[in-house]
Amino acid sequence: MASRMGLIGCLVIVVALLKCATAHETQIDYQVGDSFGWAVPPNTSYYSTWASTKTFYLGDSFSFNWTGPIGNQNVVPVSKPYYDNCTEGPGIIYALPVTYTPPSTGTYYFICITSDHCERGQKIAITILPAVGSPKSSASSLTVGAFFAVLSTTAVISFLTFV
Ligand SMILES: *[C@@H]1O[C@H](CO)[C@@H](O)[C@H](O)[C@H]1NC(C)=O
Ligand SMILES: *[C@@H]1O[C@H](CO)[C@@H](O)[C@H](O)[C@H]1NC(C)=O
Ligand SMILES: *[C@@H]1O[C@H](CO)[C@@H](O)[C@H](O)[C@H]1NC(C)=O
Ligand SMILES: [Cu+2]
Repeated sequence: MASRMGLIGCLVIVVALLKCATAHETQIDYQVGDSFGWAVPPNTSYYSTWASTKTFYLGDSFSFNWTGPIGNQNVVPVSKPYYDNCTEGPGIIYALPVTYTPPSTGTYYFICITSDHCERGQKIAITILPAVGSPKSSASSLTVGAFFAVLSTTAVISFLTFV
């Protein structure tokens, strides 16, 4: 009976570990600015506040959408100096709607280059962290593997005890 309880305990731990290992593997498509979307925001801290309330992982994507009446919204990926001074850098100007998937970790900067939109706060910095589960996955698998080994041993012992 005791080993049976042990077996159940082990199973619970293994299930918990598997859940842990897969926790952040879901890739999220964020609508930048939530329901407001991508346009001149109500204040200059709107998008930095939006980004600061979330943690972004590699594999997540960012949809810049705007369905409101004022057109001419665009998205330009820029480097930090251009983001800081709201100047169009060398690079692509994306028309909306567009979904951008950062190809690696680091901080990405986006601005809208229509008139004074960027100065009025239509700019965002997004920091991408490593996907939890990618660099750590081998360690997690090892841990899970070890638990399965313990589990099998326990199962064999329970079986032998039972017999
Ligand atoms: C900016 O606007 C948002 C949305 O209206 C509001 O929730 C937030 O409190 C405002 N922030 C500041 C600093 O005014
Ligand atoms: C903005 O920064 C970029 C990169 O440093 C620079 O080339 C450009 O001249 C700056 N523009 C203004 C208006 O300060
Ligand atoms: C935002 O744009 C993306 C990419 O075009 C689209 O898949 C998504 O449905 C849009 N979301 C909304 C709320 O319009
Ligand atoms: Cu704009």
